[in-house]
Amino acid sequence: MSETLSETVSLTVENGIAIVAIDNPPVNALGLSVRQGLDAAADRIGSDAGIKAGVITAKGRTFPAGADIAEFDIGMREPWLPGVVDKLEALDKPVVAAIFGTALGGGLEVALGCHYRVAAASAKLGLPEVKLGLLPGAGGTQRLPRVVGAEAALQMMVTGKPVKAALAEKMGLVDKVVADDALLAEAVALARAAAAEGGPLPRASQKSDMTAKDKADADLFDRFKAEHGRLFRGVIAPDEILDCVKAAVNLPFAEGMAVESANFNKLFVSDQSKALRHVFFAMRETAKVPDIARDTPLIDVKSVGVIGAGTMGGGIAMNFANIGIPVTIVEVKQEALDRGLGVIRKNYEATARKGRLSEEDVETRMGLLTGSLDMEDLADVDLVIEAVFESMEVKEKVFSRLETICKPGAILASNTSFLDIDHIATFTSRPEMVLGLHFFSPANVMPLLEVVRGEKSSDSVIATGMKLAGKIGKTPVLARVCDGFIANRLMFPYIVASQEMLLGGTSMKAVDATMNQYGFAMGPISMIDLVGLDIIKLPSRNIMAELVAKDRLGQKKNGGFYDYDEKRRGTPSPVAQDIITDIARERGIEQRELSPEEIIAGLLYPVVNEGAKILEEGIALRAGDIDVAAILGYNWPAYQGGPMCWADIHGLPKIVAGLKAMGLKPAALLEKLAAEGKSFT
Ligand code: 3H9
Repeated sequence: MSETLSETVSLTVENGIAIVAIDNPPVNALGLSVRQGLDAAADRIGSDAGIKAGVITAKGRTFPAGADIAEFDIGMREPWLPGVVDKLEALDKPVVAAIFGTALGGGLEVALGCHYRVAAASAKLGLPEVKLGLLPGAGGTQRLPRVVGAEAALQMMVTGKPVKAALAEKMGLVDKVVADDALLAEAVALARAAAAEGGPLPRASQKSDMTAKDKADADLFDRFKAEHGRLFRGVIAPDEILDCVKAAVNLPFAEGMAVESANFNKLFVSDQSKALRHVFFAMRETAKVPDIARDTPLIDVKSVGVIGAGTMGGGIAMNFANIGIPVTIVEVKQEALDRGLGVIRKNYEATARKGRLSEEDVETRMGLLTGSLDMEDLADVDLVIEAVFESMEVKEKVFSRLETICKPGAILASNTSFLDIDHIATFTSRPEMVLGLHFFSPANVMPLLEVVRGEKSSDSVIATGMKLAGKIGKTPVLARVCDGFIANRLMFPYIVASQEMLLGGTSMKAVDATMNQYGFAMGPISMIDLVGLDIIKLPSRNIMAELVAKDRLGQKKNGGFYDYDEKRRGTPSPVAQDIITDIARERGIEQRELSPEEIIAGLLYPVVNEGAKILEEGIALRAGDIDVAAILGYNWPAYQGGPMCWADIHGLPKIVAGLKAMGLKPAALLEKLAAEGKSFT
């Protein structure tokens, strides 16, 4: 008979073994009722003489995947997880964790509190708290190093990457790996055997062999940090984790727990953790379109046509070949087609050389790509994506041909990055089948896909686009039609502001270094050099146009703002500096080197303002979508939360005042939220 211990936890006693089952879909997160249930289970197992041992398991798809992150922002209540884990571990009857799915964060910490761990072969185990700007706060930083050693524990906690069951067994993290369908039976058998055997129970908190070894390794922590420097850059959680593991190695368990608790609390209230938690939910929310019913019929996409075999078209085609969907790539000239297919092959072969693809996979994927010089070959495909030259005349030619060629029901997509999808849709008699699928370059790598919803795009077409994004490993963000859609429109003011800043007397190096410090992999000036100066068009006389006139296109040709050596290290170019000085003199701009705070304000306030306009015009559904677009499309540092979340943390009134001081008009929405003390996110 099954007893209910809480809303989400039940207990069944079978021949003296208590099976504790957590049932809190979708991922069995350790919310209040689960903690209450586990706490009650520990009491029951401890006090009932008829129970000889316990097994902790879960219903549904996974062992708990962590604390309930949604609860973090609404306030947590007792019992706290660390106490529940301690209580389970302190029992003098064996408790076994039956692990399947993804045992993450608090879930793995519960398992570490159990005396034995049995894992299904397909299970993954990890402590990913660092990705939320946190550290394991239910004893994980203290128990894991005692079980697997400090270095392996740091590896898991600082990268946040889970390990597969087989590796977990090798590391000593689980006692036994079993076939998926035998998990519960094996866990019960182990519990029964351990109870029959009697004797002292293995408790992670009391283990000392690993810590003794680690204590003797004097430079373990410095070495780890030196080898993983990149993981510590800009973020605060990894150092706090290191501090906790040092405590695990050097201090008694209880004192180590006090360090863990203090460091967890510090991170919990940090801006970085707030930002990363926002990003966690925002990333999952973008796929939801409130006015499209969940059961909207999807269009089955079994074959794809791509028009244009350039860098964009080739990259787009790879996404579909990667998931086994055949693609017909159409070009105008044989030479261009051969070149395009050649580049794709080279890309796949480079991946194979890195060991991430087999030779056989390369051939399979190439085998799914068919080149053609005839658009008629697209007659039967389910989806066409056009990636040709960005001119309305060219798009008109393509779409009016597609109109006559494609079968009814085929989706007609444009990869345009700024042209009007509604206008493009008028070139066909089926505007409901037209949408934008805006990939970011390189299209086979960048994780963002803007799905552009035209005035007449049908719900099915949009729902299919959103779903398809997930299938090809991209995060979809829905955009309405406007110049630049979300990500490019958002970042245009950033480019403009960077140019004004140079003209105002701030050096290229200072601009780039400040944004690098903020968390971008490269600052705006280096980014322009990488993208190519000829790609970005600014109105009126400007530095970029003059560099282009001197055939300085950026990294791809003769350098741009910077000159580059053979290792691609840039030094500010005197040619660029002369142009800057000249334009500044002509416009009579007063010269002053800005401070890092002024650089950040000068570059980012206009971005926030544009984001507010994108939101108030209904181009983006939510502020979080804008953040995701910036993070995935422009490498905005996730720990800053994206522009809108950053603005909320930074303070909207300060931004409104700053924009006014710069002579810019704040968006109405921004002014309203600031005045009402509200936020974007
Ligand atoms: C922690 O444990 C702290 C402790 O050390 C200390 C405490 C004192 N909470 O990703 P999916 C939702 S910190 C709440 O689309 P998948 C998610 O929002 C935690 N909700 O599925 C989504 O909701 P919706 C450490 C959560 O199959 C739905 O579940 N743990 C949580 O692609 C499905 O998620 C982590 O950081 C949660 N913990 O991937 C693990 N997790 O359907 C975070 C998920 O309404 N989670 N949801 O949009 C993951 O990595 C993935 O969700 C997982 C499943 C791999 C589990």
